[in-house]
Amino acid sequence: MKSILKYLKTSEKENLAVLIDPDKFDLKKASQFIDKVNKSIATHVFVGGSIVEKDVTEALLLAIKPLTNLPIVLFPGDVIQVSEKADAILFLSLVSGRNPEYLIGQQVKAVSKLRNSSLEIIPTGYILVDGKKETATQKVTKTKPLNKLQEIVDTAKAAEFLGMQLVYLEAGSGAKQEVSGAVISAVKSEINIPLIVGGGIRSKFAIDKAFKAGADLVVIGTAFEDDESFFEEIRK
Ligand code: 1GP
Repeated sequence: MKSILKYLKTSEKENLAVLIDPDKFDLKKASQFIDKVNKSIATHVFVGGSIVEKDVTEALLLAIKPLTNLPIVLFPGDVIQVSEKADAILFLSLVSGRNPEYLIGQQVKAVSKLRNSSLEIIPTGYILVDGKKETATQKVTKTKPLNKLQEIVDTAKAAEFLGMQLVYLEAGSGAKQEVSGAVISAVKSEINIPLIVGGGIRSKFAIDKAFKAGADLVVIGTAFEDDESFFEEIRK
């Protein structure tokens, strides 16, 4: 498989990832769900959640891998979710927070699983932005989201200066308010690496707004969990 990072760096396309939380996904529905993903404009499948029990992620990956040609990217909430069965992993550091466990602790613990792995490892600055609701990420990581524009922009730039290859602006799963166009465009004009945006996006209108503001890839999870008919809005 082609490098996912290289693809995102050069892609002129509007990329959309469907996020599957292994904790909330009914494996019996895998084939029906992935069929809808395949018929949609989605370009990537992300897999991950805040709290997922051991082996659940791997079982999900094994079930969906044969069903799609889309790249499957791990978006793990913690080291338990690291698995060899995906194509790539967002190697996240929660740079908006000041909890060392999520800045570097979990990453060190993941090394024994990744050292000999064939996964594409993509260093990603993960920035939690205020989505007007306390989300699972906040609770689990015990960190606060950012809400000042300059602080968000400076955090994204610091991630780039540190050598990270992607920035992920996250309003949090199920956020009341998605990351605003103003925040997306301010960050986009500051950094020279691809920008992922997710959290609270529930309509084609919101997807288009994020792309227009400069997102290179938009991530949607809850909208599909709540109502699979949302796939109709994003059919190819
Ligand atoms: C969460 O960015 C993702 O980590 C997606 O959020 O579930 O609100 O779509 P939603």
